[in-house]
Parts: sequence; C-alpha cells; structure tokens
Amino acid sequence: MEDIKTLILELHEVGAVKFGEFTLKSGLLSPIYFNLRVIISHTVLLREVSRLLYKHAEEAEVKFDCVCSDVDTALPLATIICTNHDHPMLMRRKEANDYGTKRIEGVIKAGDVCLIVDGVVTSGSSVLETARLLEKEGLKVKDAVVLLDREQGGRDMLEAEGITLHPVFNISTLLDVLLDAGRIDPATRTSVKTFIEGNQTFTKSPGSSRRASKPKRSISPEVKEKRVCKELSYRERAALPGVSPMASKLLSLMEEKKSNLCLSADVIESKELLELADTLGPYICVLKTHVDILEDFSPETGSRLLKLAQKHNFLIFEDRKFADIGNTVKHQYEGGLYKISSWSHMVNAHAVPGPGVVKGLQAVGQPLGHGCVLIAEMSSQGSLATTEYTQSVVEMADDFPDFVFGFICISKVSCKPEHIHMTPGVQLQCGGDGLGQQYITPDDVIFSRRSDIIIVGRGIIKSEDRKKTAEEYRRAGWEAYRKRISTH
Ligand code: S5P
Repeated sequence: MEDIKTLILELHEVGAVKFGEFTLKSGLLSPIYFNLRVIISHTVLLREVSRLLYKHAEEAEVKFDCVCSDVDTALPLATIICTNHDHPMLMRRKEANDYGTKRIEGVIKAGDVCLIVDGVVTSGSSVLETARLLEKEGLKVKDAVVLLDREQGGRDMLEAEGITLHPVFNISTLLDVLLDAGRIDPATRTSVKTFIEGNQTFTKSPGSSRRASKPKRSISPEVKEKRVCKELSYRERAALPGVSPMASKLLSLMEEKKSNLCLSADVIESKELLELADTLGPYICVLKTHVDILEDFSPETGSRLLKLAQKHNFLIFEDRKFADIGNTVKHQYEGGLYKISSWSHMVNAHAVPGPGVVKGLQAVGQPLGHGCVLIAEMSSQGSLATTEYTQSVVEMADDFPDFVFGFICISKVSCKPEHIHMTPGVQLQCGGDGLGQQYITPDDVIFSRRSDIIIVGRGIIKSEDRKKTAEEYRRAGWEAYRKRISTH
C-alpha cells in the first residue's frame, strides 16, 4: 500500500491527475481529469507504474502467454513489462492499417492466453474491444491489468463479459490518499464521488455475471433520481414538456416500430432509393439521403419518397451537412435544384460558422415543422470535432430548443433527454473502410455509448439480402436499447 500511496502522490505531482472543470470526450463536465501520457517524460515514474502493474498481475496469480496494449498511453508500460520479463507482445491499433483491416500487430499464436495492459478504465469498452479483436484472431483473454479503475461500471461490465479487471488502485483510494496528504479538500473529494456515482455506465442485471457479484454501493436519493431521469424510455422522452415537435414525433415512432435504425441510403439512382425506401421502410425509423449523389434527381423523387415515408411511418433526413453563413444555407435548404425543405423532415449542420447557420435553417424549417441535428462528433479517423468543440456544439443547441433536437455524435454528448443522439459508422463487426470511416457495433453505440439511433449504410446496402440484414440491425439496436433501459 505504501508503494501505491507514493505513486498516487507522484502522479498528482506531475499533473497526471487534475481537479477542476474538464469537458470529457463524451461532452460531460467532469471535476477530475487523468492524463497518463505525461508519465512518459518521467522515467522513474514510468518504470514504477510498469513494476506495479506487473506485480499486481503476479499477486493475482494471473496466467498468460503474451501481453497486449493499445497504441496509446499503455504501450510504453506494456513494452517495459514485456522486455523486463521476456513476454511476447502484441499491440492493438485504434484504426485498421492502410492496406486492410488488420488491427492487431505482432505474431499471433492462436490458443495463447493474452493479458491486456491499460491505463485508466471507465466503462471498460476499450478493454472489451481489444479483447474481442484478440479473440477474433484465436487468442484467449481472461484478465486485464490496469493502473486505475474509475469505478464507473467498467469492472462489472468486463466481469459480465468474462474478463477480470485487476486495477492497481481505484478512484476511491486515489481520493483518500490525496485528501490525507492535504492535496485536495473534502469538498473536491465529495464532488468527484458524486460525479462518479451519477455517471455509472453499467449496472449488473441478475444472472448476467459468470462470477460472484460484489455488493453495490449505496447511492444518495438525489443521485438515484438523476440516474433514473437519464434513462427514460423513448416513449417517456417523447412526452416531456420541453421536447421539440420533431424529437417527439421521432421518439414516438421509434417506440411504435421498435426501431432505432436509420438507413443511410447512399445510392446513385432514384429508382434504387425508392425501392430501398419501400422494402426496408418497415424496419427503420429514419431514412437518410445524400441527394447530391443521385444522378437523376427530379422533384418527383422527393414527392414519392415522402409518400413512402407516410406509408411506412419513417422520417426523411437529408444529410446535407450545411456549413455556411445563414443567408447561404437558407437558399441551399429551400431552393436550388433539390428544394430539400420540401421533402426532407430533418437536416444536419456543422456548427463551425456559428449560430447563424442554425438561424438560417430555422427560418425555413421551423414553420414547416422540420428539425435539425448538429454535428458534434464525426466517425471518421482524425476528426477535429472533439472535446471543446463538441462541448460548444452542445451549448449551441440550447439556443434553438424548438428546432435543434439532437446531434450526430459517436457517444452521448448531452444529458438532456429531449436531445436525440444519432451515430454513424456502425456495422455488426468493428473495422474501417480504408477511407477513414471507423465502424463500431450497434451494442457499443446504444448500450455502452448511450446514443439513441444507429445510422447504417453499407452494412445493409452491400449485403446480399438487404431485408434480412436490415432486420438484423434493427434487432441488434433495439435489444441494446432494451438492455440499457433495464440495466441503468
Ligand atoms: O461522422 C459522420 C457523419 C455522418 S452523417 N460519419 C458518417 O459516416 N456520416 C454518414 O453516415 C456518411 O455520410 C454516410 O452517409 C453514412 C455512413 O455510411 P456507411 O456506409 O459507412 O455506414
């Protein structure tokens, strides 16, 4: 324990843990922030963290043949462990390499047991994703050793998936040590604890675990209330007093059709687009178009699409990604060749130009009962829409509550139940397309990342049986939603 106390104080000293107000990747404001990357500049500390990680795995009698880490903070730690103790190493890329979809580097020996090494665990989804990729290659994963467990549900989630998490220390220990040493005051400790308890990512359902469950910590009524509010059903959210007409309509039809699937109908002929709308209409809540890739668009395409939307009860979303000054987008939305506002129920916009872009769109769309989602994050590799930008987009939405009803994002970015989160870059298998697109699974999107709608294009369009595949995606998205509602 003395080792761990000293380590925590040193991590605090070098700025690997900070207190204040920080916007997380998810858009949430957090009173604590970890940046383990700084330790690579402190060689003694780097060695010490590696030593404790290894010692911890040894004490837990973890048996393994090789070690794997992400190409990130944990990579130098895993490298030190492997070179000191002669273990072969693997590493997981975040994205597929340039030539294909390979994401695990190193010599893979099918059947070997692999220990995952990581820095900080929150929901556990990153460890789980690495484990799944290793398992796809024929390796077995039973344990993960990490420096810090944020105690937000990652340990239980991984346990339910058959992986034991071995954290060197958890956030409660960290807070106690820093408080005892006079580095933080009691109010800071309380605010971090409240944040952690109010932002749990997983609650164990009875029988979901392969191992014995540890008792749940008690939660204050206030926090419990907040948590219940966060996980309202689509139906309940549709009836909230502050919800916009578009969000209310969409949430109601999602519940009615038991579908949180948006089809991205990226085809180049109107005939195929209309066929898709007619055959897959029953499985989807939204049909997303890119009207400017159609080679033969005519006003009739728009009006026929609208009739099909009525027939099958879905909404049309023109993915125009408006990104200009208000006056220009106003013309682009209602005029030109496509007259988007005459047939599309919703559109999206980048927030880069500032609120004027939304004002321009709102002037056209709101009188027609239409709505808009803002692009808070993108699924593509190297996207610049992160952290502070994402947070500013979420704030901008608050200024247009009757028109902006949600976000394009990769994880839930707003705590308001009136906001709908729509996530692209979804396929049943993780991977990429060689042009920067990055895919995550429906379960990851809806359950772990708590988004509301999966946007699926080529996963369905390029399949041999589009109807069967659309139903598979519908079911996967809906089951993930049911699981989320019943466990959070
Ligand atoms: O960040 C984004 C935002 C969008 S709207 N990433 C995306 O991929 N999209 C759109 O979603 C993209 O333009 C395409 O129409 C769809 C994804 O298609 P898929 O074939 O990769 O599933």
